[in-house]
Amino acid sequence: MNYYVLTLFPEMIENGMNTSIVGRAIAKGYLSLTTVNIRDYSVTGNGRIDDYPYGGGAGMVMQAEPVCRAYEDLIGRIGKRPRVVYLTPQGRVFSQQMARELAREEDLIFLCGHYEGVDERVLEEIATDFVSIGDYVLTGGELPAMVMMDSVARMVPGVLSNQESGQNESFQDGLLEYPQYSRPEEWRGKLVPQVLLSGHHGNVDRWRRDQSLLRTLRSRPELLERAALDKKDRKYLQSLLEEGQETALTDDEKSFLAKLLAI
Ligand code: 6GU
Repeated sequence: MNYYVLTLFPEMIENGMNTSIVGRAIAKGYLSLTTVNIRDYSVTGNGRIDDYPYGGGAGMVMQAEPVCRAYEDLIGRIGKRPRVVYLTPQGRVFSQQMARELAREEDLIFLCGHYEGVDERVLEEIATDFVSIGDYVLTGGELPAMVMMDSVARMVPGVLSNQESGQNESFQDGLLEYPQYSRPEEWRGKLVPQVLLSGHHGNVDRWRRDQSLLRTLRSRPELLERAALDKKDRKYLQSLLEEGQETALTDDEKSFLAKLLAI
């Protein structure tokens, strides 16, 4: 997977990406990263790439021409026209499914805006995908681009070791991940759940599945509506509605669950 990033802050992208698992994958050649500084394509001679918005209003707008020149120079060098992801809170919300889909591409270009955004005309010309990472506002597209590149990278063969490979992780089967424990067996008076020490793999798997169901119910109940629940899952969820449960549910959780199980 080859990543290309059009940005005013290439050092931010490089510092972030050349670290940890993604950094290792770049060093080993499973991923490549090329940044392009849009400021190098200023057309005014003084390095300016922004100007006032037509129609007035706060902030500045990144001009079409420097962005377009940065893009054209890049595609000239790589000799193809990959998808161009423009990071914007007005885009489709990023998801694991989008990450899986983008991981099938050989090359991806990310265009990071700043200030109040980028002149619409160049977006019409070059952007193929408009993506947001959630409903909050950030100062620029660099962090969202890095979020997307990190998540896509995990699905590129070779990037994760077998140990790190994400078979059992959150969202794989539409549920949140179960809790994890490591040594020591007792930490500040808190014990590791007994079942995990039992060596009984069937019981461990069932406990983990139940914990995933419970966590999903508590933090992201809407995910349960889409998850594939089997008979044992439903039986566990049903048991949560019974009296004297140690995992006492709130009234909201109970009524959500009752409705879910009635379907
Ligand atoms: Cl993609 N960009 C910016 N500036 N803010 C955001 C975002 C993107 N996604 C959520 N907030």
